[in-house]
Amino acid sequence: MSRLIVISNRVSAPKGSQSGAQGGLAVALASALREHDGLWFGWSGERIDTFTGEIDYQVNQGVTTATIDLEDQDIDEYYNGYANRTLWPLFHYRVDLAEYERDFAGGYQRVNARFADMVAPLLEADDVVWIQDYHLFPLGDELRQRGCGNRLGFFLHIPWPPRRLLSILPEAAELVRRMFAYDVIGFHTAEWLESFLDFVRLELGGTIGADGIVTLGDRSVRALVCPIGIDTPEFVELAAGVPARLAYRKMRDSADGRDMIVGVDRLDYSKGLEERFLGYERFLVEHPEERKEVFLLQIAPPSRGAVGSYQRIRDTLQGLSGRINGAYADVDWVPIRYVNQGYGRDTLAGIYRAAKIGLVTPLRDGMNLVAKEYVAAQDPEDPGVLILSRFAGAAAQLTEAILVNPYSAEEVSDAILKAMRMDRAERIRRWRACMDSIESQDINWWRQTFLDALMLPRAGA
Ligand code: ADQ
Repeated sequence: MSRLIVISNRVSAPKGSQSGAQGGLAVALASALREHDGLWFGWSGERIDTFTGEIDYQVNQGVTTATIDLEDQDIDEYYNGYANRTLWPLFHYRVDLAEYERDFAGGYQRVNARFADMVAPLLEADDVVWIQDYHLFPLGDELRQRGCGNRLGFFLHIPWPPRRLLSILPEAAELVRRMFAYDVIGFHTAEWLESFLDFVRLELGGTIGADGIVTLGDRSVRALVCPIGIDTPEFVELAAGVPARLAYRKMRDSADGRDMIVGVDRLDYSKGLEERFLGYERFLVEHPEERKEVFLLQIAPPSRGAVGSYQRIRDTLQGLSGRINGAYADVDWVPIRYVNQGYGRDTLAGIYRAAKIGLVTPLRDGMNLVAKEYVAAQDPEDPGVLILSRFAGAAAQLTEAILVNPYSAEEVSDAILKAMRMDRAERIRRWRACMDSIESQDINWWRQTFLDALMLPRAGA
């Protein structure tokens, strides 16, 4: 294939980094780019007084990156503003948290135009361009306006909200119209895709044809479901490696014969951490005899600290874990170990493997890679049990996990008891089914499926 250009908001250090805040997207893209003669363009994460347009090139573990610095106003309006205070909450069904400010929308537009100004001159005729995520919806259209005739793909890593919710966004119609600059648009699940199609059809009057071809006016785009995976063989190997084995031993020793439940999430209100703690508390209340048989390890490195709702969720969780521990702890047992730092992926693999239960209960999640990593890290002879929110994209694939409604403390409590009591044969059967799914649809499958679609004859051509 010709050169692959990936564009995302942030360009993070490729995998191997110890940074815990490294998102699933970064982990996924580093492996995808390494195999292509790729270039990864995005924001460096650095602030600068005045935007210069200077590009910093680096080669890091086989991945060439090209980054720009952004100025304060850009970061406030585009990143902390429209991306994380408007789109993120709204697309995760949190209408109550979404803020609509013209300055945010303006900053978002400006930074997308800046990205296009920087990238357009770098493009060669047969480059294939793959744009990632909600920070950059209009970038394809901006590139077209600068004469770009390349194949342009867009992948959305977060949910697509139902049309009535999306209609709340003042710029919704324009935002979706501009997405027709792409050749291919990918979603994690059929549910997100259907919501997108609903909006196009019912709000904009577009038409849906065969093979996922969606037409609006004189533009057609191919829309597809393409769930992201993890690098499954690599994760299995990690879980068997020395650092993972050390972490595993340390956790088992400190568990002292108790069952460990693990949660690993960026500290984000979409991940349902507050509801998870309350579900776990319900379990402690309903099953006092099981109390000292179990503990919850919640690993949650802070993210997006500049946004008020993230500061609030941090305070709420600190208060809640303190309250629950204060209410139920004994001299020889603490119900919740709440840890606010990141760990290396190898250490995480060992921690996952040491946990009898993986508790993954987002209120909404585009996919959720932690659920898949938990499965991949298990011992095939004696696997743990995954409890998974119905509202995570991953639930469409991991149907043999114990699926729960994360808003229901009772369901979460019941699921914990069921997982603790599940016999080995059932644990193996369920784990095998989940493993089959993450083995067949791994990160390479995801990349290949999307890029194959991008290489098909153009929609409407
Ligand atoms: P995220 O919201 O970041 O990603 P997720 O898919 O769970 O969520 O990925 C998180 C990644 O960060 C995992 O690889 C995990 O191991 C890592 N991580 C989390 N906490 C960590 C810690 N304490 N230490 C080390 N690593 C940690 C967005 C969407 C998701 C979608 C992905 C990919 O919100 O729904 O699955 O993109 O498309």
